[in-house]
Amino acid sequence: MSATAALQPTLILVKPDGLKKSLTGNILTKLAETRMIIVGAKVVQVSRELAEAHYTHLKDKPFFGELVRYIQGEIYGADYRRVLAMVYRGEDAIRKVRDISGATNPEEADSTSIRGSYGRITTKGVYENVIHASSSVEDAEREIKLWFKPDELVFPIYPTKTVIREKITEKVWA
Ligand code: IDP
Ligand code: MG
Repeated sequence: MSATAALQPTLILVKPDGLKKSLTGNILTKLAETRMIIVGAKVVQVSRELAEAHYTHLKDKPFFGELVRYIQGEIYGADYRRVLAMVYRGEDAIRKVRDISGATNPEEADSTSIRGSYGRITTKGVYENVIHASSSVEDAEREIKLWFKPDELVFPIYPTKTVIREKITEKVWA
């Protein structure tokens, strides 16, 4: 296997609580220390459809409704109804970012991890844990394809195809 084939992409989201608590710089610094390469980034106002698709594996959980409201930033006010979505790529990237993030439950997360340092459990019982990080190669592929179009990454990390679409309406600068 070539060295390039071992490079893993992973999706990272700074969740609305991370933005509200001004943790973006801190998170980017920790990511830079892992020597991974950023291949895409954007600020997203998360639709209900995107939130539900992202967390589809949890749709039967009692906290699903609150989780969807959380990732949409509904509980933080209009200025924080957004997330910072990023794709990083590097050797063993998925494990490295999960390690920096810490355990899902912020009360069980290592106290030096992002979730252990800055997360909390809301009064409605959702783990408000600052950051999302893909947890497997399969999840990373599904999530990156859900959040990013090929052209939004500096190079296509998965195979692409070209389609011709007609009658697409698109907003352009006036
Ligand atoms: P992960 O984010 O560590 O991969 P998942 O099981 O994929 O964990 O859950 C997605 C998100 O749903 C978590 O980050 C957390 O915000 C929330 N969550 C997961 N499990 C629970 C739970 O048992 N109670 C409350 N919130 C949870
Ligand atoms: Mg997960």
